[in-house]
Amino acid sequence: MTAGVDPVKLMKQEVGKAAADRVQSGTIVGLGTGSTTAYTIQFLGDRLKSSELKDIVGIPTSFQAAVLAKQYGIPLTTLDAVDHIDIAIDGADEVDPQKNLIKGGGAAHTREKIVDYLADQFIVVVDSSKIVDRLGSSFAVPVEVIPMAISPVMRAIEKLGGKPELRMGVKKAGPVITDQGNMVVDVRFDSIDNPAELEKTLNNIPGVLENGIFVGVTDLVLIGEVQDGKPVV
Ligand code: ABF
Repeated sequence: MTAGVDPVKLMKQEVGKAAADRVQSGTIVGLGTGSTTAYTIQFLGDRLKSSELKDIVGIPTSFQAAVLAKQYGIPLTTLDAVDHIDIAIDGADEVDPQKNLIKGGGAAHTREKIVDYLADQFIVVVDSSKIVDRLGSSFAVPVEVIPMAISPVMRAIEKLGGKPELRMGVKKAGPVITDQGNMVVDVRFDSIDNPAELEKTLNNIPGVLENGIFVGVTDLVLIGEVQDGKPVV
């Protein structure tokens, strides 16, 4: 590996490209959010520019994904204009052995869940640091909450045994605001024994819009690793 080049960045590039190479011409592509999927979007743009790939349209999962897609020349559409998504490619914060995910580190999990669940094929792109034995080991569960309900939702989460923390922006200037105009509460649990159950329970709390637990929806996980100093997938 080239000395001085960040191995995590190389892993993200490698796995982002590997996912982009799986996209076929004439398809509708769910475009994920985060730094790994940013490479997928970039490499899709490169493939379009070289005409190796033709006639794809993207459905962005965030303003960030939409801006990147425009920057790299990927035409965008909306869920009102299509009746399916052929493939969605997205990042994750944690992946367990059953391919369940925690997502939402980028506060985009609500739109991500809509797009990723609709896709005929959902591919997750991660660097090896995201692989865990059990969800919640290293990453809190992001929960998008309607601002007026923040206090009762946090109390309800505490009753569930969670430790909720309002996500603050850069320099703690104020709470992070999602693309929907809501806030995010990050919840630590001692252990998440049943992710499917917890996903439903959290979403049943009045005032919760969506949480970042994704269960039973991932078709393929592409993992970037470094072997003998080289990034591999
Ligand atoms: C997004 O990708 C989020 O759901 C998740 O938090 C993030 C992972 O970010 P990165 O690829 O930058 O590690 O989909």
